[in-house]
Amino acid sequence: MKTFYITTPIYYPSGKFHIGSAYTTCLCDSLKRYKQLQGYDARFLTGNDEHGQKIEEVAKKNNMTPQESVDYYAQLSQDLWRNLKISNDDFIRTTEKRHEVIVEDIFEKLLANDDVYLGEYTGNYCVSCESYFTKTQLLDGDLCPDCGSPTKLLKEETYFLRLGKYQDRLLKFIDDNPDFIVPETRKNEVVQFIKSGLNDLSVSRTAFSWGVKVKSNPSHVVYVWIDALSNYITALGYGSKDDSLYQKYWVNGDEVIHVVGKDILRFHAIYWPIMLMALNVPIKFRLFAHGWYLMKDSKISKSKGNVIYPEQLTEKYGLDAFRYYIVRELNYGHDGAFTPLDYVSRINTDLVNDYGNLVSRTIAMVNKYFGGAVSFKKHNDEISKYEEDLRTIAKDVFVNYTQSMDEFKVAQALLEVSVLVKRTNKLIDDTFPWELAKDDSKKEVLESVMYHLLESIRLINIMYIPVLIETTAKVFAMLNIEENYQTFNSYEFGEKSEYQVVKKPEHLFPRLDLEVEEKNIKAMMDSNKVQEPEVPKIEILPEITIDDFAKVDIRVGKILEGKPHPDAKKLLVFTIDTGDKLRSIVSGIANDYDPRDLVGKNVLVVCNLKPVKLRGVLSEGMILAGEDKTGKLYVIEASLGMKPGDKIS
Ligand code: ME8
Repeated sequence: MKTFYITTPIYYPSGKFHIGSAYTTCLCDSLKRYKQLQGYDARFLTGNDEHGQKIEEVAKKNNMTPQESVDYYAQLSQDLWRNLKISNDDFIRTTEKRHEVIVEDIFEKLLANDDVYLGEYTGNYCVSCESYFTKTQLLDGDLCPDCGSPTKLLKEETYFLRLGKYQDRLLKFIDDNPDFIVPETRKNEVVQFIKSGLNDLSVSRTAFSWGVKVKSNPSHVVYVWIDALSNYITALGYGSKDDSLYQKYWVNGDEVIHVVGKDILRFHAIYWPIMLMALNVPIKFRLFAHGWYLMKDSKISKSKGNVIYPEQLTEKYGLDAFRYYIVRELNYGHDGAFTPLDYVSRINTDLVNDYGNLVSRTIAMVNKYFGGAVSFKKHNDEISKYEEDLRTIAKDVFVNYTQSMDEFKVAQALLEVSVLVKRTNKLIDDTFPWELAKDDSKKEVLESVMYHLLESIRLINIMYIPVLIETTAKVFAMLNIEENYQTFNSYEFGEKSEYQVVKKPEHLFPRLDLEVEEKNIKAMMDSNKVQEPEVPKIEILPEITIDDFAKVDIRVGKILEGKPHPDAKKLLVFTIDTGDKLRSIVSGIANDYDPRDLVGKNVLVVCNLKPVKLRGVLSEGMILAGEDKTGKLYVIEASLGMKPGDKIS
């Protein structure tokens, strides 16, 4: 039996998982189930990435020890995967002994082979990405180029992995294995990056302790990515007493797929194969880099109030609706946006109207016209051309479906299935079964139409098995389809020749009211909003001396008159007594003030500002005003008792 080993990235347990993490996991789950249908011995690994400074900081925030914090999230994530009926065969946690001891050995092996050496590193470090960046890579303000967080300048003794040594070998490997990284565009990015030159990589840290200690020098902790990437083989028992899974699924395995988000492709496409080359482990895997779920073009973020959790959607709309939407909506390798309206529309269109409706209509008709039992009937009625058409389409759809799934294009594969669903519904529209039922001589023709509908539903349902877990089981049960007719091998029109369906079909998907449900999902998202403290960004102007300041002559002025500027909406024109004379002063505060409300007030005026004409009106000074973060202006009033002409300093 051919083997298939598929992995998700291991997730950072730094918060509750949102739909982004669920996307990767559901995608892998569908692919694993698909491969099983194809007859593969398929194994599926997911898990959590529990070491590193970021995790240490999350624990601190949670008022927990790091171990308590990762234990808490490990439980949460495993509960989520169970609820989503994820069929993972193992769940690896990098704090487990089975993993840690092997990571220690891996590091020592790399040291012994001189692929890792001790040196010193100075650079700007991003805790969030657990990575160093050079000055030229940083964004303005020394912000991390990957996530935009502030970086810290650090200097530390560190071990380095010799990436440069393997650069050419890696390029050759990618060249020799054109499917190593898909989609192609992502591969090109990686190749470009490698060709620009690989610097040796810092692979240990001394600034924190939450990680796997370097065995021969415990003041160092193994870099979290070296630790994390190893999970794909430590979970198979690589380097341990019983490495049978490693031998079976990796060394002698047929297919190994790491599914990763586009943001972590570089780690998987460069560091991981180089680590394996250095360890003398065969590079058996291929990489599929997927896009991201965005929220109206911005990242999912709790503070923006655009987070939605899988549990919220499954509780309200059911498991299969979520599983379907999540893998159907993002196109191969591309980003896509989650919107409440799209969610409800997708379910209504594909699942309620098209598939759910087809199944319930068909079962109802088979009961009404044939007491629930039909079998294949040959006839020469002209209707046979519609049936012939359906059979041809069913064949073509399966070819396209398998091709898409083989290329990890799950959304495309589901689109193919929709073609058959629509075509099957069309058979009803084309043949008018209710008319055929009125004519006794058409009984066999009608039975044939019913048979074709049922057989088509069986084929559709087979293709939906990897995604619609509960629905497909229900449909097979309602149509009394035996297990041997639920397989890819039985995907052939006519394979099952007799049907006996249930009396009362179960409702598969309730219809959703677009407007009401859109509001409901928005309300869920609002309820997830977390007020994160806003970091004020105040930029102080360059230094001046007291002499510079003394040049500004600020006096108390009494507003005698105020009116709108004749020619500019934003401006007001005041007559102000500043002690020395009456001044005409133009001020841009019309959005925030009615000029009449300021008459009689003592305000602060810069008197020695060079007079200018603003839109034709003379301005002999400036009224001082403050501005808040929203841009609202506040005129500064003089303290009680001050008179026009009094000086401010
Ligand atoms: O990167 N849409 O963990 P992670 C789609 N621990 N995918 C998304 C997403 C979104 N909105 N947000 C995140 C790590 N992801 C490391 C991995 S593997 C040896 C170590 C995806 O929890 C993201 O692209 O930050 C990545 O593939 C995965 O979730 C884990 O991200």
